[in-house]
Amino acid sequence: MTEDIKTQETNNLVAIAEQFALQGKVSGVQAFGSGNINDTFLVTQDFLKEQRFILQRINQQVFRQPQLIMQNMRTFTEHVRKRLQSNPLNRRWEVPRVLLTKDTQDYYQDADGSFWRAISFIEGTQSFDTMRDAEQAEEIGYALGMFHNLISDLPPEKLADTLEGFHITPLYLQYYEEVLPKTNIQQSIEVNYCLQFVEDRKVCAHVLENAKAQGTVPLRLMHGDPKINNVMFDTATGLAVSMIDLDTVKPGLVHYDIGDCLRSGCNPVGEETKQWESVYFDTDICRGILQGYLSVAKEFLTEDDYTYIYDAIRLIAFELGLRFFADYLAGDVYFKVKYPQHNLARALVQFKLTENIESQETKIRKIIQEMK
Ligand code: GN1
Ligand code: MG
Repeated sequence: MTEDIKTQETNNLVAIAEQFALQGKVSGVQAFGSGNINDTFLVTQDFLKEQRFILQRINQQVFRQPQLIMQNMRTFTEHVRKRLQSNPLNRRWEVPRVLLTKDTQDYYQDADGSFWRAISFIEGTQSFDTMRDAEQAEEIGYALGMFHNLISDLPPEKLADTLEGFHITPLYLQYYEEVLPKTNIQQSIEVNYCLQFVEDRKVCAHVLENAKAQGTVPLRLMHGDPKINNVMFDTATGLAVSMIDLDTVKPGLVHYDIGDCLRSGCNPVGEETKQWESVYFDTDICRGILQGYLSVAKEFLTEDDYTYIYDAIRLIAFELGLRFFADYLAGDVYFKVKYPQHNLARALVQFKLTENIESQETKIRKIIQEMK
């Protein structure tokens, strides 16, 4: 990229950020975080107490109706605010706030049709890509439990479906089967491993959808993406204080969240490693996360909910591997990639994780059983 184009892009970003900077003047806009879908920036302002905020361009190839995300965020924030007002917690807990534009809109559409929105930055906090220790694991679990608890009395139909088919594993399988015959990807040891891996697990892809259809597990509201780096920690106390990334808060199963939180939190080498042979599922961290989660979620979980926790951990790891692999075969049309084999590498990590979860099934089921 030439210097001229870079300068122009920065100027454009500053101009967009200024739509949301009601009091301060924007002094900087920097790429922020490691999101795979939206483009995220940290905006700094030159004065005032709320110096920084998050600016995001919503990926409209993925989220076809971004207005629905903002509508859900309004409903969600309002509900949680009221809950916390009538039942204050005895520890710090924050909900990201949507910032309005100069025209009091909750988003800004630029000349190219890009959809921008701004969210408060939770000051004095940080996030992590991999788990530090068992104590942090409990905090991650607590954060997800608190998140579920605070919306457990908000009827699922109050929120719109911002991403149809999200976490419906059989639909990802269907997509995979559609792209497979059309792909021109070269066969390799890794590709063959993935092809075989999916083939061997097709039968178990329906486990949660079947339970949902039979009414064994109820439709509830979920976060949709409670991976480790979507939990913010207070830098001073080390305690979890917020769950961010609310784009996929929508009707679903809490099992998708439990599975997603555990598949990301219990993988000590992280989902972006290139050393996929070293990936494993850490059962001590699993115990920690579940302990923290159940300390808040016990109140609303049913006996049947517990039955499907193991299936959810295994399924969501497999599902994410399938999503990455299908995207690799389709030519990287969904997840952002940094190099040509990136989605293949990510798929291998999740498949290896799934394999390791399967090899520890008895142990994991025992941990869940002991915690009821
Ligand atoms: C995507 O963009 P990001 O990192 O927040 C994806 C999640 C995956 C995650 C894997 C809407 O989330 O489902 O678990 O990547 N989000 C969407 O890192 O597909
Ligand atoms: Mg996300």
